[in-house]
Amino acid sequence: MFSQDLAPLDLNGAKIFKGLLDRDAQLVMVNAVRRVVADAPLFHPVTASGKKMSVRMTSCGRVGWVSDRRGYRYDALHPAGGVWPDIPPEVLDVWRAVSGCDVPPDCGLVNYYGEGAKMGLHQDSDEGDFSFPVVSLSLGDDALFRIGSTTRGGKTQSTWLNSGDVLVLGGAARLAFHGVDRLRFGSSDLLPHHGRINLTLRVVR
Ligand SMILES: O=C(O)CCC(=O)C(=O)O
Ligand SMILES: [Mn+2]
Repeated sequence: MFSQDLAPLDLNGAKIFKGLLDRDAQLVMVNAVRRVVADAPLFHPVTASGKKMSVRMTSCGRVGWVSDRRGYRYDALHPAGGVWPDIPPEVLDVWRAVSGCDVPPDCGLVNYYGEGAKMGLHQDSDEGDFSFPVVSLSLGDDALFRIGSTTRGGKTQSTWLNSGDVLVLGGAARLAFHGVDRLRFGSSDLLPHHGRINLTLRVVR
């Protein structure tokens, strides 16, 4: 399933497995995400202050990440009610290939970026144990990804994440600030209506 040997690039301590998923593997992942979305529809999260995030989201796994007027948190239920679907086994194969971790993720967060969507600099810090890495898959349009240090306002570096790239935030980079500044909308034909899917796997506990 994986198109090359596992030699990642380093970006501020994050590991980027460029092109790890070949076209067929990307299509397998898109189909897995479609099954998740069929069970747990994408929704538009709002922040506690009432601001709509530009990405649409859903999750698979034991818990999902949600944000609404009550704030953000992991929740066992979809905002519309009902438990989240399981993390698809083909997605767990990617985790096993790159995480270096025996413990499986218990949240797979799906972000869908349409035209103009972005994600501000943030830390992934709602989990109970930061010794577990975060693994993130990019599918569809190119995204300009920015990563800094573990303190806000520090120096950052940027790179384009392309469809099939897999990023790992672990070790000293586990709590690095990161975000997506913009997409090159329409740069990939993987998704029929373009845009980008990001699938982020985390051990929440
Ligand atoms: O879309 C990405 O590449 C990053 C997503 C992300 O950082 C998150 O969902 O926490
Ligand atoms: Mn994040």
